[in-house]
Amino acid sequence: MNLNKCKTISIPTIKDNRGYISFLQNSNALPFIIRRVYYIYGVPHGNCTRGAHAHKKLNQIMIALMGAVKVSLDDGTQSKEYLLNSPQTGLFISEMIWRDLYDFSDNTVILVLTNMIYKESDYIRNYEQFQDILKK
Ligand code: T46
Repeated sequence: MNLNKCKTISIPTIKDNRGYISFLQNSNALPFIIRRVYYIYGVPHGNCTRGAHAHKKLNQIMIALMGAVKVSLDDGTQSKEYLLNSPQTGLFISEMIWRDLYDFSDNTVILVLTNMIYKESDYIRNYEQFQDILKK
């Protein structure tokens, strides 16, 4: 199942008396070559949700640089909830995973690294269609 491909990644971090530095680079430690970076911020406090879609081919790593967010991942058979609340932890999400982001804390900043440039045709924004594609 695709959910088994998803996992948290511990991001290499150096701490000294000036604070922390964490880094990711294209190497064997990353499951893909980074082709796009985007970030989500300014999410209004309250019942604001994002995501509610899957991707046909896109893989990504999501990191909460500030604040916290819950992420639910669903491969059509099983689902799992993650709490992202550390800039030292990334969540790798494979293709064909329905994701919902919710319970954003104040001033949350989410950094996302992906293996593809933006392509709307890669999105599946309807859950029934997601299930139909999985059955094929
Ligand atoms: C994901 C979650 C975690 C672009 O034009 N280029 C981009 O690179 C992105 C990411 C988005 N957009 C446009 C597409 C929409 O018109 O920005 C608008 C908002 O995007 P969306 O509704 O997809 O935002 P989220 O937060 O629901 O989803 C985003 C990513 O799209 C998605 O891949 O996994 O963050």
